[in-house]
Amino acid sequence: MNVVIIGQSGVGKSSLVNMLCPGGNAYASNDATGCTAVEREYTCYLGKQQSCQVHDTIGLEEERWGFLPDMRAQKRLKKYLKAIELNLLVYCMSGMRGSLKRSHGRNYKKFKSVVGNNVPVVVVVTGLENFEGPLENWWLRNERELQNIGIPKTVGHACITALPKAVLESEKRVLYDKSCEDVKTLIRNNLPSGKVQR
Ligand SMILES: Nc1nc2c(ncn2[C@@H]2O[C@H](COP(=O)(O)OP(=O)(O)OP(=O)(O)O)[C@@H](O)[C@H]2O)c(=O)[nH]1
Ligand SMILES: [Mg+2]
Repeated sequence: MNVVIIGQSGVGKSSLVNMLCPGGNAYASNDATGCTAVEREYTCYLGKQQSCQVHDTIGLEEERWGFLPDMRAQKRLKKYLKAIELNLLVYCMSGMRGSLKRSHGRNYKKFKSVVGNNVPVVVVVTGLENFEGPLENWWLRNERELQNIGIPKTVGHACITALPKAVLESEKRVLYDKSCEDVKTLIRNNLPSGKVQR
């Protein structure tokens, strides 16, 4: 089972991979130049002896900061998605204040059409460690904005923080385990049933 994480540079794709696949050590950093330079897959244990392969990819849509200019990053990603047997696409974006950009809707729609109707696409919203209240409320609160940028409110999603425990303030560390569990549930619920590896 192949799950590919895509999204703009710096939204937390590699951090998410590290949360799902401890020990994988995907390179996550705040470098201005964008940091994931090559796609890589890691094994994620979903519980109940189920596992899947989670693929980290190069950031999209960062003309100035990304590892690759956007057009090249998109082309490369399309090629990558065609080359593997893809079962689920995860569009990762930041939910921090001011980060709901139209480009998210564009990317979401573009890659939804790239993978076709047989592959589900879900959304993971990162950057919510300072959100007040349960993190899943972020979606409800931003439903209209999401619709405006072209992401239907009915899309499968998880609202999380992907910051490592060591970086989170101590009272927020519970958010890490909850975030990890929520994304795993999202993945489990959207992989074709019966095909999850045991
Ligand atoms: N506040 C906050 N920071 C985050 C979160 N997730 C990741 N970051 C930080 O954002 C920076 C970039 O994270 P990465 O995981 O490297 O982002 P990426 O999407 O893999 O970036 P590229 O590889 O350049 O495409 C790092 O400093 C992370 O610690 C989050 O949920 N909240
Ligand atoms: Mg990365």
